[in-house]
Amino acid sequence: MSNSSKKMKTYYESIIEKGYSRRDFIKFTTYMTAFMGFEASMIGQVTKAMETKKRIPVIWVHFQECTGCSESFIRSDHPLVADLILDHISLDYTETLMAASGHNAEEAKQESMKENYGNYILVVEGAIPMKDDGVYCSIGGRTAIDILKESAAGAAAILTFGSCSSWGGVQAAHPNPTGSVPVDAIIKDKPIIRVPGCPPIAEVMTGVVMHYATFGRLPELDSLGRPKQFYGKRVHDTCYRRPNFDAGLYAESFDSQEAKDGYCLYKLGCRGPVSYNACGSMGWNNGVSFPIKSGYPCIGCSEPDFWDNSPFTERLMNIPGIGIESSADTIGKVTVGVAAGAAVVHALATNIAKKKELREAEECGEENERNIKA
Ligand code: FSX
Ligand code: SF4
Ligand code: F3S
Repeated sequence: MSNSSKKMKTYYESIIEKGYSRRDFIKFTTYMTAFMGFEASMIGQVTKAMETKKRIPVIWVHFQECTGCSESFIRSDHPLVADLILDHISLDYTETLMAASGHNAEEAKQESMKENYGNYILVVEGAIPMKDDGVYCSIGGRTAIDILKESAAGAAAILTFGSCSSWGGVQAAHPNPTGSVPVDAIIKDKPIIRVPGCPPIAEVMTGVVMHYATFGRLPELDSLGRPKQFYGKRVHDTCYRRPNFDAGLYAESFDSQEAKDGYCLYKLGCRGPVSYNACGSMGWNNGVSFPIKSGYPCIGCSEPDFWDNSPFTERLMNIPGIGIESSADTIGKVTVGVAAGAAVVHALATNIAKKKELREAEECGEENERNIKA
């Protein structure tokens, strides 16, 4: 997959070459502008950028993970998301999706990294095991630690796709037998954007790449390093079951008619009130569904340490109810004042936020129930 012949093309040229019409292109930029959270007035700017800017090469590496992030990515309902990114925009190297394998694949990667040194985006999927010198994840005889360091050296920025590379993921679950860590535990000198979720939403992944391509800079991040436009709200804030939560209508069991009828899943363990993600507003398969809509409570898969937060089907609080004002950012600011610069800030922020929200939940929930009984 040498990119030397492709690298000078603009996004638009690549799309047209693929056989899409200009109308398809405009539809795509309109769609992505909305997904990126911009006003309709920004469509022109995004379209122009896609027409005129050279594609940004992306190197996508895989470590300890289940490949669900790639699965989610290629299943975007919009044809151009997959086509554009996979075939034409930028995926110069991705072990899972590229046609080449073995030495050919490695050569393609080395070539792309050399030609685009300092300019490519590195996407990392999966955590990195540190224990026993990293032997628990090796590719072609090299450890994930080595490969990550080499790939990161020439990257303009790193996107950590999925909760594994963002937070450590399921393999970091207690007692974390292989010593799995997220990317920012190893790479300290590059901008890192977290795109968590297990897996993340396809259009969120594409949207982050497109934001960078369009504006030449990283999107605004929250205090945990996630793009605000996609992680600025809790699942609870955009959940279609929210009116039932507010009305105090909760499903008591999975097989109940109430659960089918859209009653709130809070009592069945839903972590939506403490999870920041765009599932409720974007969803998968062109917004057709997301876990809660499919009948299962949110397990907080976009949050740090969610994997140790089980049992998932038991509610964490006595009574549900959450104010909708706080954001991950305001929570982060409070904590940063206490322990600025420490890696532990992220975990603390989440825990403090959760505790605060739990208290609010109890108060608000009690009021809910009182109102209902009155
Ligand atoms: Fe992790 Fe991605 Fe979860 Fe899986 O690879 S975020 S285990 S969906 O796929 O990294
Ligand atoms: Fe939706 Fe869960 Fe909030 Fe209920 S608690 S409204 S199911 S996010
Ligand atoms: Fe994950 Fe919860 Fe969304 S489990 S996919 S953050 S609904």
